[in-house]
Amino acid sequence: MNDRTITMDATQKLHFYQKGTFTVGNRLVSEEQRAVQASADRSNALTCGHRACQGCGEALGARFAIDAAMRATDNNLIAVNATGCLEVFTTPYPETSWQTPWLHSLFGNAAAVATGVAAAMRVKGRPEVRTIAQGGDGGTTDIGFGCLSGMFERNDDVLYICYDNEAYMNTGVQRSSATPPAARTATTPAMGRAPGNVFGTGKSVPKIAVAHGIPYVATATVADLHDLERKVTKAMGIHGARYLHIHVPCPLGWGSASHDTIRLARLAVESGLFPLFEAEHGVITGSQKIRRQVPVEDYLKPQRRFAHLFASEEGKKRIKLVQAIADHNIAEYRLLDQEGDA
Ligand SMILES: Cc1ncc(C[n+]2csc(CCOP(=O)(O)OP(=O)(O)O)c2C)c(N)n1
Ligand code: SF4
Repeated sequence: MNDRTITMDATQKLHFYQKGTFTVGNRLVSEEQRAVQASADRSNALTCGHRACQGCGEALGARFAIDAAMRATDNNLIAVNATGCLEVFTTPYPETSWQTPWLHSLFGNAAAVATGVAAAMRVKGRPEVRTIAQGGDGGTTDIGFGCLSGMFERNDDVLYICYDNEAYMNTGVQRSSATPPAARTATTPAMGRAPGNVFGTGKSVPKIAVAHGIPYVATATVADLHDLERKVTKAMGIHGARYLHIHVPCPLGWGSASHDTIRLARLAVESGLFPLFEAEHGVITGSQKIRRQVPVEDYLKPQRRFAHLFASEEGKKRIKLVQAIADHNIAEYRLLDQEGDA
């Protein structure tokens, strides 16, 4: 740490966008504030050469999450992966992009397999080896949900990471229980009187995880990778069941430009549609405030899965319903600075 850095840290808090790129090294912040990605000896858990689409939010989120977990465990990490895009694009047989021991489970049992791995490490007298399970929103909120709830309920020593791209992308963009209302998918076409996904359906697995009372639950986004790394590091410092739900735009499934991945992830947060919060032992301990709420149209418009909303008067009424969901989140998680908030 040099004198200039100390002075800056002592006098002002730097905004995320002032810190320079992660790879350059966040030179404006002190060493302890620098991202894992800024380090020359970062693990690069997910190496280049994998086959994700250009601009894939899931690939970005996974690289940062697993790098942070590897650093937090001194590389004593085993990852279990449900079937889905992340599994398919990283491990076309006989190749792999992973720089850590990695197992492909079935589509629906990653949480159970990871529980078994953690138990095996304990029996072998290797408690320093930690376990992560990861999967898409389909593998997590739908088919893997029973195994996940069991892992939570038994408080198994696993961090489960859900990469939420809001549909079953790997098999051609089918609806999951994390698909947002009005979104067009292959199974919720933009046709008929109420085009796209049905309002009032779906579930919030982060909330359900909180209801299990497990030691740690958090939501994160690829729009704030520093925060994502912090949450993974915190989770790996805790034993027992932990859950991290990361919002990861998918250019192919959302019909968005590959260069818009980070912008869309940020707009999801700033509109209130994807609240960032942390919870410990069943209690919400904090949420990330929004400086200025943006209208949901700003988030919806660049995505072709919502194009039908902008094509008719009826669609405009449905945008108001989406706005109401965002406003509800803002109030529920106290996302805007209000009098009396810290
Ligand atoms: C039991 C079972 N049913 C269906 C499939 C086919 N399948 C493979 S990947 C996938 C979709 C994965 O979606 P998601 O979990 O959301 O991950 P994403 O690909 O979006 O990252 C499906 C349906 C399977 N492999 N196993
Ligand atoms: S379909 Fe979506 S999640 Fe899958 S690799 Fe492409 S961008 Fe990533």
